[in-house]
Amino acid sequence: MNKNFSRRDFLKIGGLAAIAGTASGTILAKAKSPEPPDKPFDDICGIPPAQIMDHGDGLPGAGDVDHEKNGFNPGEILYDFDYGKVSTLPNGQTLREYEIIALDKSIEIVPGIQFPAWTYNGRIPGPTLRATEGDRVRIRFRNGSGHPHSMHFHGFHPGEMDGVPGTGPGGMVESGGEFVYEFDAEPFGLHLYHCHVFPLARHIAKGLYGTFIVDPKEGRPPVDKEMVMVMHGIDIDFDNGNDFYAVNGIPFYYQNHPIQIKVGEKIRIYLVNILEFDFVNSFHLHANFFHYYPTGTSLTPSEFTDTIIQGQAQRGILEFTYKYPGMYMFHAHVTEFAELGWNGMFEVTA
Ligand SMILES: [Cu+2]
Repeated sequence: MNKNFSRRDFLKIGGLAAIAGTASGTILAKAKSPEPPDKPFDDICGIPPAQIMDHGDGLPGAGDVDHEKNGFNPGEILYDFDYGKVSTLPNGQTLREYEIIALDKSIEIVPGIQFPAWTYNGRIPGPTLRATEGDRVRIRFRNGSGHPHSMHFHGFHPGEMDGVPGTGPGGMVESGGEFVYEFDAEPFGLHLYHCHVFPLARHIAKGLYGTFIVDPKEGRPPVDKEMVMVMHGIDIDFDNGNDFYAVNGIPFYYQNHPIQIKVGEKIRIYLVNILEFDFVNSFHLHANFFHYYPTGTSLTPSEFTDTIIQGQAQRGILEFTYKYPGMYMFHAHVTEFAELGWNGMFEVTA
């Protein structure tokens, strides 16, 4: 949370939006729509900006960014699992090969506001890499960014594959360089990867992170739909405080595009928190409870609840089914995060 987020910052964001150009600051336009407020923002004391934006169209953050120009869409990232190029090694082990490139890229995060991101494969979050316990994974990482980067995986691997400066050539890959990270996928569970070049907070906050799923050898029980959700923040003015919060890259996306599920469908969500600058994030599901598997390292859930808290790099698997049709919110149960973008809907139909 940016502790100083205030009307001043709202105006600053407005300023950035204006700089970003276009019919811009759709946010500002939004704030004024359908009728201009009868007072300038400076006179609306004590009301958080998101609530000011709320006036007029019921929900904050309405309006879409240009997903085509961004080159990715959170609606697709939700279901996009990269199993790699699969082959068999002479010893019989399954080999999965992945291609990752770091790219500097401008991303429209809310209408009219561009964020100069650092990305894996041009998207935030990076690809969801998926393997089975015991597979060999080989990740060819190329650095097409103007800055040095790395890939640091959570899980078991030799030190020189850890992607941390000082551990060998994979610790910091210079602009234009490349490195192949290779190790066995273990332990089974829900993991993540991120750049580990310093200053670390900046390299993460700029967008260099993704999910790494290691399925147990025997698999998990079948479900009807699996989704991946990466919770993160966006610090658009680089003051080490988040200005927006999101799941899978774009604030408010699943509020504007409710996730479609059916009554009785078994849903499994791979939930990862990589939020920088704030100590905790959370996930709350409305009108329902979920079974929770912290880090996904056990097949027995530890909790049956409707709200969980995750610190940075904590993650867990959620499983649930809706009994009744309807529209159901899911969001950070930190109200400020929800109002600044970490807010979505499930649309459950019969
Ligand atoms: Cu980096």
